[in-house]
Amino acid sequence: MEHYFNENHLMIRDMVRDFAQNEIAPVAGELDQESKFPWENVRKMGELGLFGIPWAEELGGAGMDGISYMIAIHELAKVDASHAITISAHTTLGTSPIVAFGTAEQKERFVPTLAAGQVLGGFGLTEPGAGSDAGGTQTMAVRTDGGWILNGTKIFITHAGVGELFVVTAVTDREMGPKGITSFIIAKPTTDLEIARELGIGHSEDLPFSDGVRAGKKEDKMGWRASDTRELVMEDAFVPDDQVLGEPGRGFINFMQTLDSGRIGIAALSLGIAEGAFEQAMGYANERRQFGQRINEFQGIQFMLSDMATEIEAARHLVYHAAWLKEQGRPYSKEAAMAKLFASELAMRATTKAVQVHGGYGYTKEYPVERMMRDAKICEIGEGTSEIQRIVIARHIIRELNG
Ligand code: COS
Repeated sequence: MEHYFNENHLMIRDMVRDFAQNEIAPVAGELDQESKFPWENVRKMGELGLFGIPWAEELGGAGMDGISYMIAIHELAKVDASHAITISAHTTLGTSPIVAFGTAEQKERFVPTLAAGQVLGGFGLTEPGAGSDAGGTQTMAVRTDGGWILNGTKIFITHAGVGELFVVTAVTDREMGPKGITSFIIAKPTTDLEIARELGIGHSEDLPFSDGVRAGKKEDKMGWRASDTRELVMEDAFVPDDQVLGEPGRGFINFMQTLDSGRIGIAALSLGIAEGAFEQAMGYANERRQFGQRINEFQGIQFMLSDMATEIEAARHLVYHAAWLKEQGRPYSKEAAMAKLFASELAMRATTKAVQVHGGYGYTKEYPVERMMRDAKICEIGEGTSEIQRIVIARHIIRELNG
């Protein structure tokens, strides 16, 4: 594994690992049970620079590379997937489209606040009728004097309550199909305004909020319960011309590219869950005694641990290989889909085995493996289901065959 990492990578790995052990592990279970957003740890993660790892220092980022960013997600997810998705959704979905497709003025205006974790960002793509069929977007943007009027509802939006800046997609030309979709940057006040003001994060007095944008219903989820997921509603929301992101009509292609990179992030997050569950299972199997011996002396348990270790090793290579390709500026869409598909399905298999190793205790909230198993499931769904990953991979391999 070490050939993917340099000194800086190992430094960020150790720093995030310590933070996760000391600050997240003691509160993860309670946050999950109460479905509570980790505002205190968000502030601390902001202080550590975790909200802008891959962005240039001129934009307020930490000036590190994409591999460092994947390492941070991986390490956070070993302890708690909700903290990991908070960093991932904010960075890849909320900030990277502005970094990649924004004008110099938009980058200067929005990225430093996001990179500092001063405000949280997100991405509004999914709608009630546009899930896997992302081109089926119904949210409409109609031209008006000096900008656009947006109407529509986005669903399952990470940070729709606690975030303030969102990149959303809307149809600007119905006739053009996916080529008639455009991206916009919108801003709304955070729902937890008092907490945000008190902590000095999650809110900016300077942001010009778009009237008519609000958070909707909060989801009561199976997992990722300490991550904020709600509807994002736009009712006659005015977005000025200088908040159109990228070329009009390029919204679909731009979010496909954003998702390519997001998929490596979900793969790293899934790998973290699998590895976290594996570590728990190893620890438990080394302590627990039945029939007069430690249970890791039984072959039935050893086989489960061996399968987990082997698949985790394979997933590590897929994840960091995809991240390395991206870092080298090489094509990585197929490898990102493969990493996401394999690692997310592994997260489900590994957490299920970890619960099994723990026996009855694994089914209780006394041990974190039941939370990890619930947290793993969404990895096979979010940022493209396993079925969508297989479609993306199939399109690539068939295209490669036919030239
Ligand atoms: N990078 C760049 N361009 C891409 C692309 C990518 N990864 N994927 C597609 N495009 C381009 C295509 O090349 C095509 O442009 P041309 O007509 O100029 O060739 C255009 O986008 C339309 O693509 P396509 O015809 O493949 O679109 P489909 O409607 O068939 O959709 C899938 C393709 C299913 C792969 C896509 O809708 C998808 O990924 N869906 C899942 C969405 C998702 O992950 N949602 C979860 C969001 S959670 S934040």
